[in-house]
Amino acid sequence: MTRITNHMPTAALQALDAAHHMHPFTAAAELAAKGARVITRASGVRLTDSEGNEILDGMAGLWCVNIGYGREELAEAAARQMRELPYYNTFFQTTHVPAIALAARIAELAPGDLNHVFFAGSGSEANDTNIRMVRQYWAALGKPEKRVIISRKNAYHGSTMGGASLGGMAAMHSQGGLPIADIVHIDQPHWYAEGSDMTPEDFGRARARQLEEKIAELGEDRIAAFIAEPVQGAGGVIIPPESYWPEIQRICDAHDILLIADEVITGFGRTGNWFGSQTLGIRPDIMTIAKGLSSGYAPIGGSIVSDGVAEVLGRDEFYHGYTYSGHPVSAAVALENLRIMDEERIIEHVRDVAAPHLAAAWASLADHPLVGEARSLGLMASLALSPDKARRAPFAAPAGTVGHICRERCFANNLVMRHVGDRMVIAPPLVITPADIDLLIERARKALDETWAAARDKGLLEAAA
Ligand code: PXG
Repeated sequence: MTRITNHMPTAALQALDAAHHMHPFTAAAELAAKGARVITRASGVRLTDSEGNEILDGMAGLWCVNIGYGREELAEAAARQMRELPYYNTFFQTTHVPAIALAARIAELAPGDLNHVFFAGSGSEANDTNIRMVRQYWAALGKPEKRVIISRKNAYHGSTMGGASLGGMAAMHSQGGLPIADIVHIDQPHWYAEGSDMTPEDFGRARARQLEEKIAELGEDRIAAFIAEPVQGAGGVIIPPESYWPEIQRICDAHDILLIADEVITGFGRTGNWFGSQTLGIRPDIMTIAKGLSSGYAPIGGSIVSDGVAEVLGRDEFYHGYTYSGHPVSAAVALENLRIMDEERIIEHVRDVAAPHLAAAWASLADHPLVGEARSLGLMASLALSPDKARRAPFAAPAGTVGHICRERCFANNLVMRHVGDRMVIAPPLVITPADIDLLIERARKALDETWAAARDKGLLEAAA
């Protein structure tokens, strides 16, 4: 057997990768022709690839490495836990200290009466748990017909059958017969793309009222829950108008349905509070968490559940759980991550230092000829690329053509910035300094200039009619 190491030539690693490794959300044939970028190590907010390039990670991995790379304490916590108790389950009336301590700590951090945690291995699994949990909750109350979950188009809630069904990604639904039964979608509060000539505030209220209309259409006695990300992440960092969430909260309160806030991206400091719900004034019955809980150092997710929901669920056996629910190594790593977040005042750093600095610097990109909108909330931000800023017009070229060029120009300038169609998004590690934010903006601006020139040369600066 070949020993495969960091020291092999990039091309050899790429050939083995193409031969054997199936990538998520990737056209394998296209990638094989090009070769995957090989990341070999990372420290702080910087990645190193197999060619020795040092790349500023504007995406915190995949929206998850909140405390930054290379923290020895997390490696130590994992090693310590592996030596002491690498695995035990939490089924069959058994528990262990890492799961107890982490659940108790999360209950302390979570707002209101969100005091109970059901652990999963990922955000997708946690959302699958949520589907089963809300349906079982209503069944236990003698209302088994309350099983429909309302979500939103262009939402992202994961990639399992349940997660992808809750999500509102048309491309994902086009494969494999999704969504599963009794999940329906209303429109998103995406003013820039869909608000036409309404004010953002009127539009936000109108989009929220679609929830009330959907409840009326299907009947309150059939609706179990509404699920939403406080700020859509994978959909393109879509920050809702300020009128949106108060109206959604009013509707959930007025009708007897549960509110699930999917905090997989917005949780653990991303918006300048522990949870996005606190930033946006949302009072959920259940929160989905993952990613920043362990800063991505170990896989773990979960559902934080209110006293009321947990009490009802606890009346009977809930036939649900995962081998790795509350995995001791992941739990120990997550606890250490939360300790560092707390002791190093990382939330305060986001709120008082990094987010205000990013907000000002990011907004300055709006003067670029290709940028129709530049918005941020905490340390998540997006740019809408447009060939005609005044009209907020999309490109005539297929969606994502120019966005893809921009992403490639970012990489060429040693910056990871993701594109979602023709929106560019960032969510850097929360520990990023003002100096590195300035470097990020400098590289982004250069990439935008190069994208504009490339789009002009290829005749891509036409607006759709
Ligand atoms: N909910 C939300 C809000 C997410 O952003 C999940 C659930 C699923 O989590 P897991 O751990 O099962 O992946 C996510 C994940 C992207 C991208 O391209 C975003 C996610 C995952 C993969 C890619 O922006 N978010």
